Amino acid sequence: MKKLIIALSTLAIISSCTKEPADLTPTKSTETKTNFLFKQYYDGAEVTSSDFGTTQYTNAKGTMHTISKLQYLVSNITLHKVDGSEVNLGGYNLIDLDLPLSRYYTPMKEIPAGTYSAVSFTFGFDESDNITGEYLDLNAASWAWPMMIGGGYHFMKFEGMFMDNTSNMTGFAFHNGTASRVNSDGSRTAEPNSFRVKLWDYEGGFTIEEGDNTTIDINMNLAEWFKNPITWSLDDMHMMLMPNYQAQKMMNQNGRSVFTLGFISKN
Ligand SMILES: [Cu+2]
Repeated sequence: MKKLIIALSTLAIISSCTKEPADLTPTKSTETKTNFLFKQYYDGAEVTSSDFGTTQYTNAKGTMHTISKLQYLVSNITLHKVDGSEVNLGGYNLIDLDLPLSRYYTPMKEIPAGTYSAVSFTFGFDESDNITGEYLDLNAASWAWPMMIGGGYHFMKFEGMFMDNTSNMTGFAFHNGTASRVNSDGSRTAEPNSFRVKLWDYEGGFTIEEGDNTTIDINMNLAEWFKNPITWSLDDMHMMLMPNYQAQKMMNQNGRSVFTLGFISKN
C-alpha cells in the first residue's frame, strides 16, 4: 500500500472547494446502449436541485437540515453476469445535481449481450485511479483533494445548513475523499478511502440484448450518510471534515448502505 508522508507545520484551512461544476455531457455509444441514471432520494422523497436551500430534512439524529449542493464521483462501473464473469466499463462520472444531465452516464465501452445479476462501482477513485491532477475535467470542476491531506480528488461534496444545538442555522460541508491521520511529529499519513458498492438485482437478473437501449437506475439515499451504522451528529462534525481522519473513515462506513439498484428500463 502506498503511503504518503507529508510533513507540514501548519494545516491551512482547506479551501479548494469553490463552485465551478464541470459540464459533462453523456458520451454516446453506437449500437447496444446501456445508460446509467443516478437518482437521489432522502428516504422516500426524490431530491433534485429544486429542493436546494428550501426543502427541510430531518436526519437520523433528529437534526433538521437543508441541502445546497450534492456532487459525487463513481468510477469503474462493472456489470456482473449470472455465470460469475464480469465486465468492467472503466471510466468515471461526476454527478452534480446542479447539472441534471450529469446524472446520466453512458460508458464508452459497450456492454456485451447477456444476463446480469449485479452492478458494482467504486465510490470515488480507487488508489490506482486517484492520481493528483490527472483528469482535466475534474481539475476544472474544482474537484481536487489537497496534497497536504493526501492529494487525488474529492469523492463527494454534500453541503447545506442545519439547525444546531443553539437553534442557529449553521453550514455543513460533508466532503469525502482520502483519509489522512496526523502523526506524532505533525506529519500526515494518507490512506486510500474509496470503497466498492455491489448492487444485486433482487428481481432475478436482467438481460441485455444486442441493439437494446437500456437504462439502469442507481439510487442514492442521502439519509443513509447520517444513519447507518453511525448516527452522525452534525453538531459534532460539520466543518473541516476533509483533514479529519475519523470523519473520513466514518463516511466510508456509512456510505456502504447508501446505494440501491433502481428500475431497469428499455426503450
Ligand atoms: Cu472539500
